[in-house]
Formats: sequence, C-alpha cells, structure tokens
Amino acid sequence: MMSTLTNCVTVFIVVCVICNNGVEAFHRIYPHLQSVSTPSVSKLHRTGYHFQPIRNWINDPNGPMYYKGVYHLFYQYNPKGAVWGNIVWGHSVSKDLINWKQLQPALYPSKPFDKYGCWSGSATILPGQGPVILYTGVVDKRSNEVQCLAIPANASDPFLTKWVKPDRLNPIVIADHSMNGSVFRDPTTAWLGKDGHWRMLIGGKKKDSGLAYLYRSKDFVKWIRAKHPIHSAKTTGMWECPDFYPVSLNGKNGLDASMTGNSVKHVLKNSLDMTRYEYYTIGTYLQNKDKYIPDNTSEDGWGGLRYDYGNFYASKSFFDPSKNRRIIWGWANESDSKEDDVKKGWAGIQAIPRTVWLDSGGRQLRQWPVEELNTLRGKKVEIGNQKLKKGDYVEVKGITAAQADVEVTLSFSSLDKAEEFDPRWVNAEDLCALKGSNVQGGVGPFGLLTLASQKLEEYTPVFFRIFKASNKHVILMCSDARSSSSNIELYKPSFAGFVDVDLANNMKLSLRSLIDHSVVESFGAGGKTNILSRVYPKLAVKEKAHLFVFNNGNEQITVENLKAWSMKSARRN
Ligand SMILES: *[C@@H]1O[C@H](CO)[C@@H](O)[C@H](O)[C@H]1NC(C)=O
Ligand SMILES: *[C@@H]1O[C@H](CO)[C@@H](O)[C@H](O)[C@H]1NC(C)=O
Ligand SMILES: *[C@@H]1O[C@H](CO)[C@@H](O)[C@H](O)[C@H]1NC(C)=O
Ligand SMILES: *[C@H]1O[C@@H](CO)[C@H](O)[C@@H](O)[C@@H]1NC(C)=O
Repeated sequence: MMSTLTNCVTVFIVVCVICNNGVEAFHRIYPHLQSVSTPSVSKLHRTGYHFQPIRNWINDPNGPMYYKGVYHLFYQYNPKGAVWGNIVWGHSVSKDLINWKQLQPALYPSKPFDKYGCWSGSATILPGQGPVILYTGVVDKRSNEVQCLAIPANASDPFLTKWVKPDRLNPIVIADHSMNGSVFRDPTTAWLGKDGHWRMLIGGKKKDSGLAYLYRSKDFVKWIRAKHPIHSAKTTGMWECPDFYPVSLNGKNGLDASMTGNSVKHVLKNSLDMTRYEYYTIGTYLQNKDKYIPDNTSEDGWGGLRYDYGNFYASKSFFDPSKNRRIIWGWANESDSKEDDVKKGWAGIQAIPRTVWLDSGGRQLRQWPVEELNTLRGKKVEIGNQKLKKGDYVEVKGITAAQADVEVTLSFSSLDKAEEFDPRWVNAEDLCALKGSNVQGGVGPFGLLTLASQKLEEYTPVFFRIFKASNKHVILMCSDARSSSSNIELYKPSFAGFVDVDLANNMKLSLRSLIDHSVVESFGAGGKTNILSRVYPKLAVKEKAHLFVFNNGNEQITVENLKAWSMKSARRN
C-alpha cells in the first residue's frame, strides 16, 4: 500500500546538540525490577472485565482503531516484567471492545531509530490504502525521541499481526535545533485538510510551556513542521499524548478526525506530566491558520476540565465508523507498591472504553461506557422509591458486589439545607478530604459504598454533596479511597470533581459505578464528571464484598431507582 508514497530520502541524524538531557521524570524507573519474570499471576485483585493482558506491566493505550470488522488495541507493554521498562507495543484484538485476544507484540525495538523503546503513538487509516502507525522511537539512553512510521505487512489481514518499519522512510520526523528532542513525543492520529494535506500533532515542551507541534504532509512520509504549534499554554509543563478531534454540535454521534465546518467544535486534550492528570478544552479549529482557540467557557491548563478526576492517563480516542461513535481509552495505573506489582505479576489496566460526545450545553464533554459492556450483565437486582434518612444505609443484596455494574438515581425535594460553600474551596480533592462520606452534611453526602466489608471496616464511597454558593449550587462528587483498605501503606487519594448540573428544575442526580475487584470506575450525572479509583481491599474481597446505598445528610433522599447487576468476566487471553 505504501507504493503510492514517494520515496523520500530521510537522512537519519540524531542531532546531539542537547546531549546533556536528563531523562524525563515520567515514570519512576526501577532497573533491578524491569526484567524480573512473573511466572505466577495473583488473582486476588485482578479485574474480571477491565482490559489487562495475561501478565506484566502496561501503560498508555496506543493506536486504537476499527479495521475490517476488528477492534485493535495496542498498549505500552513490558514483556519481561511488572514494572515499567523494555517497552514494546502489546497488541490485542476484539470484535466487541470487551472480549479480547492477545496477539504477539506489534512493534518492538529493532532499528537504530527505536532501539531504546517504541513509545506511544496513533493509527490513521488512509482512505483506500490501510492503516499506518505513527509512534515515538527512542534513539538513545538519554531518551532522545524521533517519530517513526510502521505499516502492516499485509493490509488484507484483518488482525494486522505483523508490522514493518520501512528503513527508507524512517524516522519520519526528528526534532530540529530549536526544539528539545527529549520532550517530543506521542504523535496523534492524522487528519486531512481541505487542501489535501495531512496534519498531525506531537506533544512537546518549551521552557515551562506545554505545546502541541503541528506537522503537515502531502504524502504521509515527508512531514514539515508548521511555524506555530496548533496551541500552547504557559506553565503547564510537558504535554504528553495530545489528542485532537471534532465533536458534533448536534447529538451524540462521533466524527471522523478530518471533519470540519459549522456543525462541529474541536477538543484538544493533553496529559500533563507534571500532575499526571489529563485536561481538555473545547474550542474552535481555524483551519486556514491551523490554530486552535479554546472557548471562553473552557479553562486552559491546570484548573481546566478533566476526562476523569482519578487514575486515568495518557488516553487516546478513535472514531468507530461501524457505530458512528468516538471512543476513548485511558490507562489506569496501580496505587499499590512496586514490590506488590512484582508479587502480583501484573500492573496497569485500561479503563472501560467510553463513548464521548459534546454535552448539549456545549461547555463540556460527556462519557459513557460503550454499550457492549452491557452484554456482561448477569443477575439483576432493583430497588425503587426507597427513602433514606440521615445515617441510613441499605444493602444491595443478591449480586456479586466485587464484580458489578450499578446505576442509581437519587432525588431530594429541597436544597434549603445545603451547607454554605466557602469560595476558598477551589480544589475538589481537598474538599472531599475535608468532607468525607462520614462527615454529616445538609444535602448529602449520599451515594454508594462500594467494595465494603460487612462491618464497614473497609469501603470506597462514591457520593455527592451539595453546597449553596452566593448565586448557585455547587455539587461535589467524590470517590474516596481513604477507607478502601486496612493496608495502611497504599496510596489512597480522596479523588473528586465538581459537577456542572442545574438542580433548580431537576432535583436529582445519577451515578453509575463499575466495580471490578480493584477498580471503582464511576460516572456522575450521565457522564459529566467521572472518577476512576484503584483500591485494594483486604476484607472486602470476592464474595466478602458488599454494596450499600447511603445518605448522611439532613435532607431526606429518595432512591428513585437503583439497578445493579452481577458482571460476568470478559475473555482476555
Ligand atoms: C530538555 O528537556 C529535558 C526534560 O524536561 C530537560 O531535562 C532538559 O534540560 C531540556 N534541555 C534543554 C536544552 O532545555
Ligand atoms: C494476507 O492476508 C489475507 C487475509 O488474511 C490472506 O488471504 C493472504 O494470504 C495474506 N497474504 C500474504 C502474502 O500472507
Ligand atoms: C464568550 O464568547 C461568546 C461567543 O463565542 C460571546 O458571546 C461571549 O460574550 C463571551 N463571553 C465572555 C465572558 O467573554
Ligand atoms: C499512579 O500512581 C500513583 C501512586 O503511585 C501516582 O501518584 C500517580 O502519579 C500515578 N499516575 C500516573 C498517571 O502515572
């Protein structure tokens, strides 16, 4: 298929102008553990239906795509151990995004331009030709990075099992003298401009600013950097894994990356290495200038909107033409110790793939687990019209509470009892730490206690709490890991985000939680605020796990409707 690409002479020069580079602090490195093999895999906290390979370490999802009836997921993978290192592109395929078959790694270091690692990248399907992967190759121990291209050995093979990296084309992009080659990575899916030229972004950093370099190409092989990055922001530090895509102003349908016009907005997402969280803005892509301008309702940088307020990083989206939707994948790292990971024999999962679309208000995105997940739903229990007074908690019995899917709508008849909001509470996570689920409130806290032991020595509460500010109500959503385990050495953050909902006309809030042994992945208010927590209960494991719905506020709450399902396990081998 590459026969149409011109034979471009790319001289492979690793410019060593910046040889004093340190290695970026993106992963703590444990050289002595990188190749400790993992003969046995501990099942205790292993997930039942979230994506994970059979063993070992994974991080970023890479190059997701739908091709010839098959979904492909690649991922940063250490084939030799359960900590970061020896990075290759693991490869799994699926017909439904839920059940997976693991294939041989698709890309592994084999060339001078990727000798020290095949790092993150994306797939683009060239019309009439087939997929192309753009990825970051690491050329030396100082992690100088170049961008490389790989093509399927046989584009007729729907499983795309074998990939080649044409020597005469690679690397396709190297950092020039004005750039820092050790903070230059993660090419996006490319899109086609009206002028017939391809564009793609690469994450970077200049002084303290994060930026997304824009490159253009006529033939997908020779790429030229545009004078200006598509966007940048001061003080954010490195932008990893940029993602840039159109969303429709009319409804939930996803769009191909090249779609432009008056009926779309664009989304720019970056993973900020400094905070290890992801931020996005909604804005306008000025095609003739190749500039992106965030809307004035979208804050750019630290304080901005996040896909997820918990363990969720390095995400990547793709357009699924078979169901006209855009789907995002994100990596959820572990919250336990490296020693635990080596003992477990595995580390890292992918969040459940989420359909993403623009909320009707236009100010934010919404996300929802792909509908295929529902095929794993087994036994169902329901609770309806149940009143909860302050201090009540009701057990949801009859399902496997350690591996479950639960959807609940909770209502209240007045907001009069809402506590005063202190404007200094700008950080949701701090506020959740201050006002945990057992701190009584006015309206809320109310929600779920997931992965709870019978006597509540351990539990991970996912809940809302409503405050009264001068001219509006402020809704806090928490997924608080502090009581999740009696193991005191774990990282147990009180993850939280605010929820942008107008309660005046609709005094209810909905919550969905996907509970999966060591994951609680929650979607608030129909996917407006989402939080994934990793937790490692000691008591609330397997059949000893329980699920409760609770209220700890003065205002009475009604469980309008609660549906909970036992979840079957997905095939992932
Ligand atoms: C390039 O980036 C790395 C990683 O942030 C940094 O350590 C190094 O100082 C930078 N080099 C230059 C020349 O700015
Ligand atoms: C390419 O893949 C197709 C579909 O699987 C197969 O029929 C064909 O034999 C393959 N070609 C080669 C050269 O392996
Ligand atoms: C934000 O932009 C919109 C147009 O997109 C404009 O109508 C509005 O006045 C702006 N608001 C502020 C506060 O600048
Ligand atoms: C996941 O692990 C926790 C605990 O070790 C760190 O605090 C996070 O920074 C890390 N997240 C990512 C994206 O690496």
